[in-house]
Amino acid sequence: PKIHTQEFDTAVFKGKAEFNTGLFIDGKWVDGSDGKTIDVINPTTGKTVVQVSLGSPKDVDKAVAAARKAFETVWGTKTPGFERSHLLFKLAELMEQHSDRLAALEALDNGKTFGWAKGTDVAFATNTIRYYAGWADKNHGQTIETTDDKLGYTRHEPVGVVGQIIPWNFPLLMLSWKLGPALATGNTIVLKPSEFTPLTALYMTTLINEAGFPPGVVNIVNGYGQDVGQTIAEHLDIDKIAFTGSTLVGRKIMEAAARTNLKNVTLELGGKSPNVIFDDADLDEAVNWAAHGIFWNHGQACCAGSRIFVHEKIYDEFLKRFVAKTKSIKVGDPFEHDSYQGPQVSQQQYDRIMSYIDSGKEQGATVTLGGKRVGNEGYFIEPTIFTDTRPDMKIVQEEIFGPVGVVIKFHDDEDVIRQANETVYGLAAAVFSRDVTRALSVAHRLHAGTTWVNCANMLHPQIPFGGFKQSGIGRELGEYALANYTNVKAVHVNLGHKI
Ligand code: TXE
Repeated sequence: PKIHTQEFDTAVFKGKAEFNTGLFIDGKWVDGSDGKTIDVINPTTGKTVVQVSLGSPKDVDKAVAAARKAFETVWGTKTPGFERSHLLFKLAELMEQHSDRLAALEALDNGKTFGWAKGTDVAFATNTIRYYAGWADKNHGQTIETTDDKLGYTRHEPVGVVGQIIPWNFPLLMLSWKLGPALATGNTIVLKPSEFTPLTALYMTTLINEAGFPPGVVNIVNGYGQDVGQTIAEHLDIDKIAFTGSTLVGRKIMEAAARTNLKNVTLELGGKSPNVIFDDADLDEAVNWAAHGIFWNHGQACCAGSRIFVHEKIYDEFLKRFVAKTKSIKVGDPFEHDSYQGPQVSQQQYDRIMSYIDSGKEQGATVTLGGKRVGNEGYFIEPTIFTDTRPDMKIVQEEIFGPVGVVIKFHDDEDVIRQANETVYGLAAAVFSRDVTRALSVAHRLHAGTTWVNCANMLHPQIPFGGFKQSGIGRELGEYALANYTNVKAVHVNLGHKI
């Protein structure tokens, strides 16, 4: 495999990033066993940036064998928690040192702006690794008092070899949410990045080696979902799978796990999050958060506040200010200083979002703002606001995963709670009100794994994240995520009981 040198000479970053384009198996970079490659496209231009090795099911087998060997010989319970902690801290330190290059690569293949990539994705990813470094020597079992002739205790043992499949919307951040808790608890990993955004994962392989993780502890196999992803989901020697992506694929992962070895499954899937703005909210703050809620990361966030419910008393004023705020969003090159929104990640996503916009128009909603392509190169879409919608419209029901929000008028608290909960998803929700009792009682009644009060899209490594209903199974982040990666073993020790 080749080492690729990517030169950047942009408004926000000048420099170069070197990374290996191979698959990362057993601490080394190798070509895919079929010798094929994937074109990585820059969504700002639609042109190929680099070709990286394409993995196959055979490569998954090799990666799993390496991960198994590492689990049994050097990692797992063989490496004490404080040593795993030390390695994770070292990795976080390296990520900090390489933050400009990681951010630039993230902007290059994902299209998010360099500023957001550096300030949010890379910073949050680094903090996540550091947070779990802190847990590595603190996650232990309990002693349980029962009777005088028995000692009972539990051990939190690593699950073993873990398969992790991540999406393209937050490539580095999702990698950190997966690696952090799995490594802290002593598991070894076979991870597949999205075929659209493998560059930061590849860059991280060098940092993983430099930090000193033993070979085979982390393995990264690029490839497509239907073969590499499916092989991971079906693999008989993978003990657990963690997936972030679409609900459709989440179902396939669960089916594959059920059909094969009943591997433990955690899923973080889609959403259609409601954002409820009451008449007593601080209006300017609500407008700003609502815009951040739907337009952050170009609407490509599973927790995007895509349904904005506004009380009828303030609806007109809210809409006026929300339109003005949205008009001020600068769509442009991710490497310009003032860009807030770059291109959508791929031609597929661009087409998908445009077809949702068309369906909104066809079903009779009003395009209050946007709705069109920006420029004639790359995958840029205007921040778009729909009004006059009906609950049965596709743009109200389905995850668009683009910069498209619907603003819906409501009458009273009961009415909005009912509408907000009328979705198959349950990932997140936001409530805006100055009345703390009202805000919290509504927050508690919304069916969502996360509810924000007077803010939106706020995430923190210490606070768990995950979905109710069809938005997923299990929790990532925080102490809760450790349970995904450990088996609890109960030990009964006989202190004299005779039979
Ligand atoms: O996702 P996929 P896509 C939603 C969002 C978006 C839609 C489609 O609504 O518009 O999904 O995006 C791997 N077995 N989200 O098609 O396919 C794939 O290679 C195993 C929400 O890009 O779910 C990639 O690594 N793996 C979401 C990962 O799954 C398979 C983030 C996600 O891609 C596979 C992304 C298979 N059969 C999209 N098929 C979120 N929750 O944040 C694909 N993959």
